[in-house]
Amino acid sequence: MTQKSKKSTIVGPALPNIPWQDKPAGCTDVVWRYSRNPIIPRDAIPCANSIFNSAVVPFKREFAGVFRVDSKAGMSNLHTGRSRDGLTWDIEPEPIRFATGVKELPFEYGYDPRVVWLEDRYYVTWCNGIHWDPTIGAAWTKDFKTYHQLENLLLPCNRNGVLFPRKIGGKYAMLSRPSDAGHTPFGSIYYSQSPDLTYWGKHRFVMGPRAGWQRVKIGPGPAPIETTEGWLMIYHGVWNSCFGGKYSAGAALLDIDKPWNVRYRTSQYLVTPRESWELTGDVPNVVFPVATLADAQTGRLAIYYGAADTVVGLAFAQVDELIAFVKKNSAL
Ligand code: BMA
Repeated sequence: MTQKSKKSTIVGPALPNIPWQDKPAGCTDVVWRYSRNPIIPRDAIPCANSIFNSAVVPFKREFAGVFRVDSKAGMSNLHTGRSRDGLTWDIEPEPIRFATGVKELPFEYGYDPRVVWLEDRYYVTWCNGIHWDPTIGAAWTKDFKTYHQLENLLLPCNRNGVLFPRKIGGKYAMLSRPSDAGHTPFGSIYYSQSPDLTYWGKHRFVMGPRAGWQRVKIGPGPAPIETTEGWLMIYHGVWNSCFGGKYSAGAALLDIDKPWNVRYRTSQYLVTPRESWELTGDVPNVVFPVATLADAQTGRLAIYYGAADTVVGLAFAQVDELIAFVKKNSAL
């Protein structure tokens, strides 16, 4: 059922079983954390060194997802996960083996997956290694068992490829973050369009770094959420100190028909590393949002994020409150 809810500004289906916890009394933040974080520990499966930056979606009245698992061999892999409630997850012990007949299309490593329901199937995008230079890999699945790998969506180097959940102006649409092959010291968000999910062009600049918590680089996070106020884009921004980067989450509202036009962009972060498991881990001080669940009926949002490149955390927001916050604190 797709509907425009009277109670909220989300354009999309109701999700009555969305994981949820009310905002704690006295909390003044627009986004608040789940009280039993982290929801996925680093050692949930035997091969895992860490499990973080992972994407979840509603699936057959329950939930499924693609999880970033860095192995004890130090390799980044993608694993399927399933959950009845979006809180407790069973993660497959073996990595996804993508079905592809194209020998030129290797899977060397994969990380930071996003998953989106688009038309009639789930699409997975991720940071894909080609001869060790990163770009945007893609695959589709209908059952979270067989994954059909597609051609990579862009040339290297690029990280953080995120598909929109529907065509815009008759074209498939994607946000991405061109990068270098290392710990990229720059980064802006771009919009690309495609007639067929293979050939991408008409690239548009969306937005770049800004003073403060997002001053070094930014990148798209979860698939944008359609609202009556425009596309709600949650993203990450990086600030550098003498001890390295600090990754926080922010939000912007993009024009619904021309999403490269930014209408509002919060000057304050929504979530920044604060809890011990966000401050300490393989890479300290990282909050990296990758997925949201949204309930159009109530306006509830559940935001999944990687913490300290080690575990998965969950936070909540009310979409109307979040949109009002972004507008009120906007600096373009
Ligand atoms: C980025 C990506 C993310 C990671 C972050 C912090 O460049 O590699 O996977 O979470 O750095 O280390």
